[in-house]
Amino acid sequence: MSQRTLVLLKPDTVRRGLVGEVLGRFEAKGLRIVAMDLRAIDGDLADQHYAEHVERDFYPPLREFVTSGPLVALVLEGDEAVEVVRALNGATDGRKAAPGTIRGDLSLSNRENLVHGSDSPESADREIKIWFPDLP
Ligand code: RTP
Ligand code: MG
Repeated sequence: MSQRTLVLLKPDTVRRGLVGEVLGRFEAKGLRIVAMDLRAIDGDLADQHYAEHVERDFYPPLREFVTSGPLVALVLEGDEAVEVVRALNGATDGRKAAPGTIRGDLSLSNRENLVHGSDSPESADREIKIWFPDLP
């Protein structure tokens, strides 16, 4: 079933010049870009996006990281897009993520792990409204 999912190419992806590499993997898989924006975000947007994590110990440095420079927000669409993107991203910790995944190939960090992908269709709906409120 065709789905939409919210993807972030986090500030480390932009800083390291890996936007083309990472975006290319999603495109090569067959996912379609339906919205895309390079932007710097403030702490309020970070708090909204990571609402489920704001009380966690790891959140303050995560908030610092995602607001540390521009990131690319995008909406991808395709069959089972939520699960497909999560599989392409790999496990959260780049040191443990399987080779072949974006994090497994390109990240050595549990925080600076290059990408975000919505974890369910319900999260995708919520996150797409936060990042792209005008998207039809
Ligand atoms: P994401 O939301 O970014 O797609 O990553 P995820 O689902 O794989 O991981 P999640 O549990 O939602 O965590 C969100 C982001 O928080 C940072 N994190 N740090 N223990 C830690 O230091 C820790 N745990 C998570 C990561 O940047 C993770 O992507
Ligand atoms: Mg998550």
